[in-house]
Amino acid sequence: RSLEADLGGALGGEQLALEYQPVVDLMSGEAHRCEALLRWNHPTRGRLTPDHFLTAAQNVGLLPALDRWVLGTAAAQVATWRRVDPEYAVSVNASAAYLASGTLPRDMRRVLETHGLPGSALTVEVTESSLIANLDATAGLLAELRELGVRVALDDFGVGYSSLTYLRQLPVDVVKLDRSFTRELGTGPDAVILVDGVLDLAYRLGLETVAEGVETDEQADQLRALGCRNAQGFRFGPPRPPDDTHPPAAGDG
Ligand code: G
Ligand code: G
Ligand code: MN
Ligand code: NA
Repeated sequence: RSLEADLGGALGGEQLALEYQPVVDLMSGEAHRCEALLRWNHPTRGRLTPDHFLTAAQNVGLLPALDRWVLGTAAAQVATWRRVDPEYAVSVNASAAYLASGTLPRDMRRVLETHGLPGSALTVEVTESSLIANLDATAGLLAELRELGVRVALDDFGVGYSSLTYLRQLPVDVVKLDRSFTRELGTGPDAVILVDGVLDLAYRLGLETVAEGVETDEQADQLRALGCRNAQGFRFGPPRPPDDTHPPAAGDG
């Protein structure tokens, strides 16, 4: 059987799950938010990460349905965690197909209402390429989300198009610096200059920054010194299944 054939069953059954990875404030060391990451516990192939099935989902038109499931599930989870930490927020990833379906603002209004959440409890992560592919339609859609108080993050920032020129026009609140930048930080002064420039630009445009793929203390220290406010990565904790009594916290390494 193909993954495509099994996806319908996954959406109907209990095979989908979310893991959550903390996003840490590099100044305070605290984690008041996290990113939801989809996993598929496949009946015969075992646990699959999105890289293994997003293309299959796209092929059979189920990508919007998967992202919608993630949104509803993450919203229920963050409602639970906000009883422990009232400021807690969760990011969900939205594929280009989900953006193109046009239902995201409506879905968002519904889940916020269902769980009694303010928009600030959720962030939607989009990639630059999916935004730019259809800028007129997506810009309006993201503006609707922002009217609800939902924040919009640009994922994998820096590896896409002519990023810097577009950044000013895009309706985003947060820039997630792709982990290739973090990885290269240790390789010499040029990498540092590049990251410093991107962080400075984000700051001037009033955008929040999150560095991805932070694995070492050295990287965290360097990013903090360059003015990056938040970080995500194995240094602070891997994606983990939810614990209903505690939001994911920063590990002390
Ligand atoms: O942990 P990781 O292997 O989960 O993530 C792999 C990739 O899959 C990342 O680029 C991430 O943005 C993407 N991804 C994770 N969860 C989701 C999801 O719920 N929807 C979409 N569209 N992409 C996701
Ligand atoms: O949405 P996004 O493309 O950022 O998805 C996050 C992906 O990065 C997930 O696959 C997650 O498991 C992975 N990841 C999270 N932290 C780290 C890290 O510190 N190092 C590396 N190499 N991958 C990470
Ligand atoms: Mn992401
Ligand atoms: Na990313």
